[in-house]
Amino acid sequence: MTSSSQFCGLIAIVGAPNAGKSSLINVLVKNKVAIVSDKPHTTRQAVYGISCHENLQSIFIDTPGMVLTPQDSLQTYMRKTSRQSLKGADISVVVIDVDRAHHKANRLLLKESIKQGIPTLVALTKIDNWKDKSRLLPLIESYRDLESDIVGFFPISCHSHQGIEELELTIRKLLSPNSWIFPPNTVTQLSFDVTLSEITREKLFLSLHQEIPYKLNVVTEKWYWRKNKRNKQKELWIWQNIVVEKEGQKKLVLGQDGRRIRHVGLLSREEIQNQHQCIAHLFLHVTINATWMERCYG
Ligand SMILES: Nc1nc2c(ncn2[C@@H]2O[C@H](COP(=O)(O)OP(=O)(O)OP(=O)(O)O)[C@@H](O)[C@H]2O)c(=O)[nH]1
Ligand SMILES: [Mg+2]
Repeated sequence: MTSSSQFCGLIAIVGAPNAGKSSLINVLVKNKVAIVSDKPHTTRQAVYGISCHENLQSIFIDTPGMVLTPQDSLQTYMRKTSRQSLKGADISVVVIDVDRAHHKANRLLLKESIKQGIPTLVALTKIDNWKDKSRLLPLIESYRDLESDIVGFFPISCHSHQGIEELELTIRKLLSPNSWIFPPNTVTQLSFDVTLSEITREKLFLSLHQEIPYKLNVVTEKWYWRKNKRNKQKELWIWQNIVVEKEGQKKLVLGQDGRRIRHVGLLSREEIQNQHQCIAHLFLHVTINATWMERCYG
């Protein structure tokens, strides 16, 4: 295929924390590239989800939820990342959770995107939570002052996949003639070790509460493939370090008699095995480093 017949674009997926951005990118690229949890601030960095269709390449950028008032260096980094992703994009999709349509971040992001002069779409997500769909009209009307600058409002659900195809088709029509940035079959820009760390971080987010998930980091220290001598199958061996700031946090991550970390390890290993269709061996350990956040994000 000649580069002149190719279409390509960067599509920033932005929105308030917990709006459903990562769920949307996973549905759009038909692959799990971004981790999802019921807690806000799950996504910490820009994650690309790449989808190729005929001569079109859509590069979706999952972004951290917009932090209005950052509380630490990680949140400051997250805020900067969402802003920069939007600035570098050709198209934006502002994801609005219909139950939190009046979150301040929604208008802020809509205005930033419009100011930039890029096609701006609104995905009104989690509509499966609303039995009475007539409630959508007043919600759309509440954005009437910005309506003329918005390509369209797309009621969607990432759980039932309602409205996804329409959103996808509209985005494809907005792509410009451009050479593809990534080779075909690339799904994300994240390195393999970061992808593995993210899976374990997701399981920690799902099983820990209050502030603990925000105070930890997961680092894949070492990984390799090794052939099993008996059955000749390749197996994946992984060592990960869960870094926390304090002794009390370490205790919570380990859980009583190490039960929590064993459970997290089991869930993470299961997902890695499913994703890579192989046997995986996962070794987790927890270390304390009071300044990891400053070192990584300061
Ligand atoms: N009912 C319903 N829940 C959804 C839908 N999409 C996402 N969720 C849920 O909303 C929660 C947050 O989803 P995420 O995709 O992690 O949201 P996010 O915007 O990426 O969140 P941050 O990265 O923390 O900013 C999870 O519990 C999802 O299962 C949807 O279409 N319907
Ligand atoms: Mg996310």
